[in-house]
Amino acid sequence: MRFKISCLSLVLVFAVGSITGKVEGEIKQIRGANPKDAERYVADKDGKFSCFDGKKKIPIAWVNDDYCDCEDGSDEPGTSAYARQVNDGVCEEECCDGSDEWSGLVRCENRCLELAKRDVEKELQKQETEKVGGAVKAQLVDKAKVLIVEKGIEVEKLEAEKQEAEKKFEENQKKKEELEKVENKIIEENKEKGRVRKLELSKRHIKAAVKLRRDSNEELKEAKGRVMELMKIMRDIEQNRNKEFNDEAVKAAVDGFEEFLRYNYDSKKQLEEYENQQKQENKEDKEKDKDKDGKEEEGKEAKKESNGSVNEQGQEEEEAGDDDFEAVFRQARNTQHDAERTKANFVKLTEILGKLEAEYNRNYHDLVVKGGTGEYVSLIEKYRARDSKKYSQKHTEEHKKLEEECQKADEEMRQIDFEMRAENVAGDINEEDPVAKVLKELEDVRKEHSTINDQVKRLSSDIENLKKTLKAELGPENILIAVEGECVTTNEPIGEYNYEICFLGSATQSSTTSGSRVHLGEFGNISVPESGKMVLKYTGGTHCWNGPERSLSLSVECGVENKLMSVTEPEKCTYHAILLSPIACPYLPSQPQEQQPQEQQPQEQEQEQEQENQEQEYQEQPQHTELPPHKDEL
Ligand code: MAN
Repeated sequence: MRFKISCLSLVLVFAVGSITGKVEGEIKQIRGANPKDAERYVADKDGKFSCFDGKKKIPIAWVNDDYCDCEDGSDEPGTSAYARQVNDGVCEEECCDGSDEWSGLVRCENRCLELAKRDVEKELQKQETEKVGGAVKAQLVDKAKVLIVEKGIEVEKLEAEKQEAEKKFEENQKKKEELEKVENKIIEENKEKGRVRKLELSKRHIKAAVKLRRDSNEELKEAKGRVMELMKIMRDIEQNRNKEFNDEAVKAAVDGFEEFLRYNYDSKKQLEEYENQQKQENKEDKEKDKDKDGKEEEGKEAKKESNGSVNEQGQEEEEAGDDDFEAVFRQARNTQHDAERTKANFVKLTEILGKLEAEYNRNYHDLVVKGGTGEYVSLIEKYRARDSKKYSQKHTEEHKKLEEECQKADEEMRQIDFEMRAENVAGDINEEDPVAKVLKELEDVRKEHSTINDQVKRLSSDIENLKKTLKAELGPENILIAVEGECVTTNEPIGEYNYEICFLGSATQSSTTSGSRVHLGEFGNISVPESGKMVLKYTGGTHCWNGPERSLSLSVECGVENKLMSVTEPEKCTYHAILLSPIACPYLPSQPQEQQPQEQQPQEQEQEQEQENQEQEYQEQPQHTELPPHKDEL
C-alpha cells in the first residue's frame, strides 16, 4: 500500500540539485537526488526504479511523486514525503538548500555548495589515504609473497636438519648406553673397594669408638643421677615445706623449680617415673613386712641395687661388641649431646638451690628447707671430690685423643662415601688409566647427548611455529604474514586499561592500577566480507568470571600506518577494537604514479574534473526555496 507523509523535503547532504532520470527514453529531472546516485534513478527495462535498499521496485514515475514507496526513502529525494523537522526555526543540515524552512520563520542559507565541498574534500582525503596506504599495502603484498616462499623453503631445510640431528641422536644414544654399562661396572668395583677400605678403617678404630661411647654413657648416667638427686631435694621442699612461713627465697626457689619442670619435659618424666616406682615399692614392702623380718629385706635391697648396675653395664658391653664404627660413633655422639643437655639442667638446678641455700630465712626453722639445702651442700661437695678424682688431667687428655681419633676416622669414611658416588668415581682415577679414558669419553658423549637433544627440540619448535604461520588464515594476498609479530598498542590508557594487539599473535589487556595482564585471545581468523571491513578475530582468552572466555574482534580500516583508534567492551569480556592500517587499503598491484611522478595521473585529473562539475551544478541551484515543490511540478 502506498502512503503519504505530509511535510517538507529534507534533502540528503548530497541532494544538491536536480539530476536527470530516464523514463522510457525520456530524460527526467530527479530533484533533490545526489549526483553520484544518478545512475540509480534510471528505469530498468520494465520502466521500474529499484529502492536503494533493494527491497522493492516501483514505476520510475513514482519517484518524487510525494508518496512514500520505499522504506529507505530513496524514491522521494526531492519531496516532502519523508521530511520531519520542517518550519521549526532550525536549518537542518540534511536540507542544505534551506527548503525545510519555507514558512519564513527563519531564512536558511543555501549551504549546499559549502557542504558538497566539504564532502568532496573528505572524499579526496579518503582517496589520498587509499593511494598512500595502497602503496604500502602493495609493498606488504610483495613481502608476503616472498615470505610465503621463504618460509616454505625454511621448513624443508629445518626438517632435513632435524632428520640429521635425530640420526646423530640415535648413534649417540647407543654409544652412551654401551659406555654406561662399562661405567656401572667401574662404579660397582669402586664401591667394593670403598667398602673394603671402610671395613679396614672400622676395624682399626672400633675400640676407640666403643670407649668413647662408654665414656659418654657414663657421663650421661652421672649427669642424670645428679639432676635426679637435686630434683628430689627440690620436690621435697616444694611439697613438704611449711607453707605458712612467708619466705620469699623459698617461694622463688619453688617457682623456679616448677618452671624448670615445665620446660624440661625429660627431667619431669624421669622424676615422675621415680616417684611412681617409689610408691609401688612402698606398697610391696608393706605387704612383705607382714610375713618377713626387716633384716632379710635389707639384704635384698642391696642385691637389687647391685643387679641394676650390673645389668646396665652388661647391656653396654653387648653393644660394644658391634664392629660397625660408624654406628657406634654415631651413638657416642648422640649420647654426648644428651649428656651436655643434662649437665646444663644440673647447672640450672644448682642455681635454684644455691640461691635458696644462701637466702632462705633461718629464723623460720623450717626443717624441710634446712634439711634439703644441707643435703644440697654436702652433695655438691661430694660431686666436686668425685670430679677432681675422675676428670684428672690424664683422663681428660685420653678422652680428647679418643675423640680426635674417632673424628678423623669418621672424616675418612665420609671421603670414601663421596668417592663411591657415581659422579665422583672419575676424580679418583689416574688419567692414564684405561678406566679414566672410558669415563672421560662417557662425559663427552653425555655432553653431546644433551646438545643434540636441545637441537632436536629447538628444530621441532621452529618447524612447528613456521607451519602454524603457514597454516593460519592470512587474509587476501596472505597479507598478514607480512606483518606477523608486529603489535599495535593504545597510546593512552582507555579507562583503567592499556591494550596490545599483535598480528597473528595475541591480544592483551593490562591494568594501569594493578599492573596485571589479562589474555584477551589468540588470533583465530580473518574475514573480509565484500562490502564490509576487514575483521580479525582473537579468541580463547582468559575466562571471565561469571561470563564467557574473553575475545576480541579487530575491525581494520585503510590507513597510511598502523594506528589503534579505539577499544570498547560492548558486552562483558567481549572486546571490539578499531585499527587503521595499510593492510586494509585497496590493493593497487601496479603503482604507475611511482613510475611517472612528474605527470598528473588520469585518476587525479578525473577527480578534479568531477569536483569542478559539481561546484558548477551547485551554483546553478536556487539559493532559497520559498515553498515545498508540488507533486505536479516534478
Ligand atoms: C577485568 C577486565 C574487564 C572485565 C572484567 C570482568 O576487570 O578484564 O575488562 O570486564 O575483568 O570481570
